[in-house]
Parts: sequence; structure tokens; C-alpha cells
Amino acid sequence: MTLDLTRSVAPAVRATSGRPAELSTPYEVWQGLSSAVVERVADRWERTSRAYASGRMEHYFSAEFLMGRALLNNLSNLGLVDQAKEAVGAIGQDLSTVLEQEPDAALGNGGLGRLAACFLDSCATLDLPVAGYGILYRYGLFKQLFDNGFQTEHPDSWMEEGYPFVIRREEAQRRVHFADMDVRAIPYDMPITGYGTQNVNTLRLWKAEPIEEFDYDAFNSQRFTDAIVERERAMDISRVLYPNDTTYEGKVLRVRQQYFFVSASLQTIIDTYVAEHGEDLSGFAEFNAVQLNDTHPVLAIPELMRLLMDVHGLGWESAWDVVSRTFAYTNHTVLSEALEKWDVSIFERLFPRILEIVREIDRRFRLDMAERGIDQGTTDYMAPIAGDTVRMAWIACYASYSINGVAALHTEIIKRETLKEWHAIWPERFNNKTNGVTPRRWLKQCNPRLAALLDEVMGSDQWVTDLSVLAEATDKADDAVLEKLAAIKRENKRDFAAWIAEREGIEIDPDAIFDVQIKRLHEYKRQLLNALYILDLYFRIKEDPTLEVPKRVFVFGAKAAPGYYRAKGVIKLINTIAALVNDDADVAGRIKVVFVHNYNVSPAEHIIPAADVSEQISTAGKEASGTSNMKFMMNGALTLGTLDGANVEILDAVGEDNAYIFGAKEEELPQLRASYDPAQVAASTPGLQRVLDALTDGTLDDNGSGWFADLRRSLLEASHEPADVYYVLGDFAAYRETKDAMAADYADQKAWQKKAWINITQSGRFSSDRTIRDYADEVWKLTATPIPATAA
Ligand code: 8GP
Repeated sequence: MTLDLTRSVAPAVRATSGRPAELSTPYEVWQGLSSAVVERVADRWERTSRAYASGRMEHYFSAEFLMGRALLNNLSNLGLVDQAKEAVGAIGQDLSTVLEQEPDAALGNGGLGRLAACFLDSCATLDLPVAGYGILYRYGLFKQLFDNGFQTEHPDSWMEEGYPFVIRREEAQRRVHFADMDVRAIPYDMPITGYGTQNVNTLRLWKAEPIEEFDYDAFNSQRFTDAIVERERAMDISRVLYPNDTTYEGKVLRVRQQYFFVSASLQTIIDTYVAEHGEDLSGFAEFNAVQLNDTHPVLAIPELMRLLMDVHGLGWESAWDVVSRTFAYTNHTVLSEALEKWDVSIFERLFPRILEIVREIDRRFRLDMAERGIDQGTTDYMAPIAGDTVRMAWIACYASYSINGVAALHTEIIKRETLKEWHAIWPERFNNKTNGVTPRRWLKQCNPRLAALLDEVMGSDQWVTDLSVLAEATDKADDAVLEKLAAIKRENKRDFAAWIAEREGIEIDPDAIFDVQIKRLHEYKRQLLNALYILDLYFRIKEDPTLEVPKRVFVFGAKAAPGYYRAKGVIKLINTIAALVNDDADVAGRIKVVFVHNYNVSPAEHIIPAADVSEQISTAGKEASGTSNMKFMMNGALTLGTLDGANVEILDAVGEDNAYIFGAKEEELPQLRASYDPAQVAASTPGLQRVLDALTDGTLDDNGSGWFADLRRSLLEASHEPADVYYVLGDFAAYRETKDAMAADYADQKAWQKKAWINITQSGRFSSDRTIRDYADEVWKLTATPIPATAA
């Protein structure tokens, strides 16, 4: 029943290092221990795959899986942490040092990719027959460094030295055809263990390789370099993750990546179906469903049509019937720059047959609309093809049996605006699935002190798989519990301060309020608003050195897309403010600013347990959900936020006394904007003009880049876009007032800890287990399939 690691660790370490285990490096111990874990789950993994093959399965298609580190997660899920500690100790090493050796699998940009990873954890924990499909990028999201405060990007060759958690399955390879080349798709399977279950699910990541190792003709005729070039062209497909979050670029390689992984995945799924149920594919949708994680995998729709018709002999009607019962689509953003549109010419060049099918979908769509009496303008707007572009979101909406948003407010906005034409015709397709995060990684593993307190208060660890039980403890916060909670936060902050000192070379005071904003850098997320506040606070102290202000450490973590210059300007600005503030003796001991470089999953695991304040300050209506807001809440940080995304539901869960909400509401913004004059707001809001002027008056040096002037202009002057699109200045006064009040409240530690406790114990509905149960019941129609327990 339980696994035993003790005897397998030392030999596995020897096998990877080629040295006695005692002489191996921590990195080699990580590799050996990781291999030993995979070896231990092999039988369960195989049995799970077999158990799932004959029943109904859900397939989660996503171009991104932001998995982070795997070792601790697996040890914890399998109940092997203590054994691992012992085994590693026996060869003279320390488990936490070993765990820190692991590179993050950063195969995603931000929220969308991390959500997919949390979902896999929940599916396995709930014994649900769900498999993930994506791409094994050789280079994950770029590594971020700062050079004089400017972001620089560097390749993330995360698996160059081997990665024990993926297994190459040569025998399961598929061929993917493009008009200009054929490539092999080789699956690399990652075992996805669940917490306290025998089931081991699969994440299948595809790697592109040339059909022939070498083109021997070219090789023999001395055209050696041609042969190499051809080989590299195939490998290009899975070489790199595109570093854009919530924006898209119309790059040929990107659309190739998308077709590559959905084609290989569908071929596999169909082959499994044929092996189990025979050649008649008309029953495919009874046994298979596919969740499309945004529009990136939408080519799966015409590709499944192609496979059903061209390879398996179905006619158009029966193929379309299968397709329209197979796919469900999740929308992750209302930003129009994220809606993928591809030039018809790209489709022509890469896969003319897919284009032909899309054209036929378009033709039939128009007939369908005419029959429904929909006017021409609306039909043209909604059609899959407009002139020379293919619109992926519209194909998704037309073919899918379910369309969902990722928080209640977001779903209302897509019904009312983004996808309103679709909602008018097919309201029954629309549903909300508020995001969630896995409490295993984001509480139990990253915050063991708090986890132990919850075990103690709850009298069991049932909360780990049913977070909603914590609500029973909301009223159990006596003085003893609150004191323990305060002590835990203090310890976590001390650990974090040590981590920051080592990683960033900055000393921070654990007694200060840790105020944190970690997420991708985007104008709508308004890191700039936070930066302006800090600068204003700095000037307030300079102006009146006797001003009583609570000690504060402002922590940022954020990557900007490499081509998003305004976002890079904000990074430079925050780093410049940090240099100004951290070096100034007048404010020393009162405010510090830390920009954690190369923010990723594993830094988040260090940061979140130490946070007091969770900054969730997007312009209302723009952040579809947010998920760090949930992680912070679970770890007892209080939200400072707008009524946006899942913040609305967090507020609902904790009550207005236990969250700090400010700013314009989504429904108020159109009216506010109609008469909005940013320059006038700047002039009349206390402190605001001064910080805006500081951007260009020499106080802050942007090293001649002109970026700070651009930021100032973007707030004050209309050019090709209106001034201050994201209402930074409009919300500044409310933000300042609320943030000041929040900091003042911190002094009453007992009251603060009480609020923190309510946040923690009310976070149950933000477990991804809840989200996945809702998908399984309402969209996927899936039942748990626990594999029978055996001896090993
Ligand atoms: C993000 C949303 O911005 C975030 O609010 C949400 O919590 C997260 O998805 C998970 O649902 N959106 C994206 O990452 C995104 O839209 N990425 C690309 C598709 C454009």
C-alpha cells in the first residue's frame, strides 16, 4: 500500500552521479532521488493508464503548463517527505538544499499556464480520468536579469542536464504533416501524482523531431550542412515558449506549434478509441471530451474534422456532430489584443486541407445564421473567416458545447460584451468556473508551519483534500490560535528575509509590513499605481521627517514580455525608485523596495507565505480572475484590491471588514471615463502632481531611454490612445487612502491576525479541487475512477 523509498535512493544517486552517494553533489542527489520517485510510481502509473483507457476521459489541451518544481510535490503527495529526509540525511545531505537544486519547469507565462498545472494536481487527487497535453519546450519562459535596472532576457535551458520527471515514449510517437514538411512528435510523459491516492495521471508533452535522424542522401552527397539545417527546422517547432501573456503575435512558428501538439494528441486519442471501441468513430464523444485552454489549441477543431473524415471515413454531418459534442472552451481574458487571428495565407502555406475545412465551417456557419434570421452584419462579425483572417475564438465558440469564463464577474462580462453575439444565440453554452489553486502546493508544501497549525486546530489533515472544512474553524480563533498565527508569519518573514538577502543582496526588516505584488507586468495590472504610491510616500517622509509611518517593505516580482516596452519602462521605474529609496538615510528603516528578479513558481513559494498585504489592483473589469489573490488569502495575507476578477468573490467570502477594497467599479467606469480629465485629476489630487513630475524632472534617471517620459505621457496625454487608459490617476486617491489606512491597522496585531485567520479559513472555495469538481460534474460529465489499491 505505502511506498518505500529508503533502499532505492542511494543506488539511484550512484546511478546518476557514477560516484558513491556520499560523494555526490546536491544536484546529483536531486536527480537520483527524483528518478527513485518516478521508479516507485511506475506500476501505479501504468495501472491508472489502463484503468482510464476503456472509460470516458477528459483531455486538457493547453499550450502552457507552468509546473514549477516536481520533487517536493511528489514526495508530499505520496507521503514520502520523511523517508526522503532520512535517506538524503543518510548520505550526508540536507533535503531542503537538495530540493533547491531543481530547476522550475517554466513551460508557461503566467496565470493561464499555472492554472493548468493546479488543475492537473486536482484531477489526480480527485481520481479523475483526465490527461494533459502540451509541448515540451526546450526553452521555457526566459530567465530575467536586471542590468542597471533594465530587464534583460536570457534563455532558460531548463532540461539541458536531464530532467527525471519526463519519460520519453518512443513507441507512442506520431507523425504530423505540414505542407512543407513532416515531423515526428515524440511524447514525453510526466507522471502526475495526487495527494493521498494511488492514481497517477499523465501530462503528455510533445517534442518535435525530424522524420529521419539524418537526410542520408544529403549527407552522402556532402550536403552535410543541409542535412543538419533540415533537422533543426523540425526541432524548431518545440524549441521555445512564446513569452507573451495576454497578447498574441501572428508568427508562423507559433501556429505550427499549435497544430503540432493538437494533431499529435488527437491522433493518440483516436487510436486509443479505435483500440477500445473499434473503427466506428461516431461514438467518439461519448468517451472523449477536450477542454481548450484559451484559443491556443483551437486548431484541434478542424483537425478532428480532418481525422474523422479523411482518415476514418465519416461524412461532414457525422463528423461535425462528434466535434460539436467534444470541445469545451475556456476564455481567460477580455483584452482584445489576446484574441488570436491568423492570416489565411499562413494556413494556406502550412495546412491547406485545414484551411479548406475552416472555409467549409465558415460556409455552413453563414447558412446556419441565415436560417436563424441573423442579420448580415452580425453574421460577418461572428464568422470564422473575415477577409484574409481566421478568428480562432469564433471557431471555438461555434464548435464548443460549453464556453466558460474564469470568475463570476468575468463570465458576466464575456456574456454582456466580449462574446455577447454568441450568448444571444446560445445562452445555454455559457457557464462560469471560478478559478482555484491547489492547496497542496500553495499551502501545505510552501507553508508547513501554517499547515501544522491547521492540522492542530482542525484535529486532522482532512483540509488538504477538502479545504472547505476550514470554514468550521473561522470562529475558533481564540487568543492562543491568533498568537500562534502571528508567530508563524514572523518566522516565515524571517526565512523570507534571509532568502532575499542571499538572492537579491538586500536586507529587509521582518518587523515591517510585507506588501507584495507578484504577477506578469502589464499596464492593466497597474504596478505603476503601486510605484506611484511608494514614490509619494517617500516624498511625504522627506517633506516631514517626523511623519509617523508604519515600516514597510514593498516587494515586486514581474516579467515583461520582451517586446512590451511600456511594461519594461515600469520595471526600470520600480528599480530606480528602489535605488532612490533604499539608499536614502532619511527613510532608512521605514521603507524598502525589493524587486525579486526572475519571478517564477518557486520564488512565489518563498514569497507568498511571508506576505502581509496582497496587491490585487487591476483596473476593474480587466483581470479575468487572478489566482495569486487566492494563494495569498490561503496564506493569511489581506487583500488590497479593486472589485475585479475573483477579488469580488474573495470579498464575498471574507466580508468587507476583512479585505481592503478601493477604486472605481467596473460598471461605473464608462461614466467616469466620459468626463475624465487626467491632467485635472493630477493637479487636484494630493501628492499626485509631485510624483508625476518626478518622472521627468531629474529625480529619477532612466538612463536616457526616454521611458519615464513615456510613462508620464501615457497617463496625461491622449495620442493614438486615450490618456490613462487604465485609470491609474483616477484611482490614485482612493488607493492612497485605503493603503494608508491598511498600514495603520497593522499596528493592532490581534485584530490583523483575526482578519488573516478569517481569510485562511474562508479560502475553501478557491481550492482548484472545487473548480475541478464543477468542471467534472457540469461540463465534462466525468466520474472518479480510483484504481484499486495493491501491495505497492
Ligand atoms: C490569465 C488572466 O489574465 C488571469 O486573470 C487569470 O487568472 C488566468 O488567466 C487564469 O484563468 N490570462 C492569461 O494568462 C491569458 O489570457 N493568456 C493568453 C491567452 C492570452
